[in-house]
Amino acid sequence: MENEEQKTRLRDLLNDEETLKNLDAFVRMNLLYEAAMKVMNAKLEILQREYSMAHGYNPIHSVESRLKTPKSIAEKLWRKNLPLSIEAVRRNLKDVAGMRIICNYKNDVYTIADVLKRHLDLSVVEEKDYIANPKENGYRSYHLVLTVPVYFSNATETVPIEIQIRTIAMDFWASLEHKLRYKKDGKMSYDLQQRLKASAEITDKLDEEMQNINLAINDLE
Ligand code: 0O2
Repeated sequence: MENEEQKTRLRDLLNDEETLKNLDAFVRMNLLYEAAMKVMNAKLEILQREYSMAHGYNPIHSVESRLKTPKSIAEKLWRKNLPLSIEAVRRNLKDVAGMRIICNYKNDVYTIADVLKRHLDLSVVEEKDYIANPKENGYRSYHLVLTVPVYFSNATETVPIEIQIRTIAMDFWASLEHKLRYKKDGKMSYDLQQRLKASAEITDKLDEEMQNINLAINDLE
């Protein structure tokens, strides 16, 4: 019986013009962000190949990318008191497409940020240096929101991507902190907060020392 009801509701939905229009718009929006990430991935691949050839060294350890889930988009719109619409997403959310560039050393983070900022077809919309100015909890990372041009058959769209650039050590720390924050629904004990903050300082010292050792090794060659 329940199945029959569900089937009828689905049939009604699929016959509803408004629902179909919204679904179509959502799929188109996803295509836009996916295309922008492909463009950016291609740029990063070229950069890595070129760096390896020219310097015998690749400053990028790895690249991750993700498209925000519909649930997470809806939650963010709700948090910001915005309507649940494609227009509100396009106008207000800059992190629907997100990429994370993991580097070996801190100076690589700045090298990559500078190189991307020099690409003439990219525009910087937002820039936050949480490495020079860590968050109160110890979070470190370099954030850029860049717009990427995506060429379609009859139009060019400018699409924002949030790019987080950080070292392996910063990424290790952020993953653990993120896991804990979500597990406890944002409520973290004071003890764990303090331990994480202390770990962030240790991580930063490790980053500094590894970079110095690497520079010293390079000087030997
Ligand atoms: P998720 O689940 O990783 O996507 P915004 O909320 O983006 O409009 P905000 O908060 O000023 O504005 O942006 P910010 O500070 O640039 O942070 C954006 C993203 O950076 C977050 O996305 C996280 O991925 C990461 N981030 C920022 N602060 C922290 C932190 O203290 N710890 C960890 N682990 N990650 C952080 P989301 O959407 O909040 O989360």
